[in-house]
Amino acid sequence: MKGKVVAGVLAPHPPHLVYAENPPQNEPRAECGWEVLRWAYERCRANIKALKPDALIVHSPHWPTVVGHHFLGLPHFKGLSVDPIFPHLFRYNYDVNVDVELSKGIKDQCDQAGMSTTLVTNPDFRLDYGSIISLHLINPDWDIPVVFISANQAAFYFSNEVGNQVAADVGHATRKAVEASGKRCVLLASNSLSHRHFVHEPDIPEDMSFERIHHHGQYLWDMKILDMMRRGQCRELLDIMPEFNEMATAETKAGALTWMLEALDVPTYPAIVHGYGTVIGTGNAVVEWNPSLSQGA
Ligand code: 2X7
Ligand code: FE2
Repeated sequence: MKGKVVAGVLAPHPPHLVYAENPPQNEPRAECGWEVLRWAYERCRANIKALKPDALIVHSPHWPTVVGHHFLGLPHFKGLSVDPIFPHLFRYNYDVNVDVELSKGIKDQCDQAGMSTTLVTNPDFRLDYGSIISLHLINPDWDIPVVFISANQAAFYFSNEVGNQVAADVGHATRKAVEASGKRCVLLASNSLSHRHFVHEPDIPEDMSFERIHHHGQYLWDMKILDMMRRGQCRELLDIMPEFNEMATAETKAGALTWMLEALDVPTYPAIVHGYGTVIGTGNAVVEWNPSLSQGA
């Protein structure tokens, strides 16, 4: 049977969200914080779990690779992930099962499209915190195999336009590989929207009286992007992605959102915006593309 991308989620990864949930895997303890985003994740998680996907595929800016894209080539990775900027918030013991067959399938499709790829076979390789956080927030039970895709740095070395095209190419390769696999997969685009953040943090990191958007222009851009998602205007969104990346210092620059929208075949149905909130000044939204739920899909 032909496989299918059954849903896609814009799944931001501020470590603060895992910190505030106090899961047993994370060492630091929090009192509360960023509830609107965490409740958004709760609602989205229920929809994704109901789909009973065979695999979750995540693309994260915190696995940057300069030469092409890298994929995990071992079935199991275990280790401690520490956020380099927020080590007091995120020290997470992970234990991850990889769908190696699917990982290799996407790699092969990228190879066939003429892209450069590498398979990671070092058992001590440390998985990136962005992927781990998005995966944890969508599936804290970790009972669904995963595939990690690295973020090629074309947007940083060449231009936002080139970066967008490279991410689109990986999106097409991902869709083909999923279809050939016969599996039902959910994609996670692990990134914030606007990404300028404050450089000072309150004594209590979860003191919400300090939390707000870094600046109004950033907020206006985020609202424009969310409005387009809600209207099903993903082609138009992809067209302005390079400008958004530039104007809002957006984390989408590394390609995760472009990759996912292209792998979803550029949806024209309305996305479900579960919630928007700021984390240390950055703009974050949990957004779901789920044709089985969206009117007009
Ligand atoms: O990596 C991140 C991020 N994307 C957003 C906010 C805060 C911290 O880390
Ligand atoms: Fe990030």
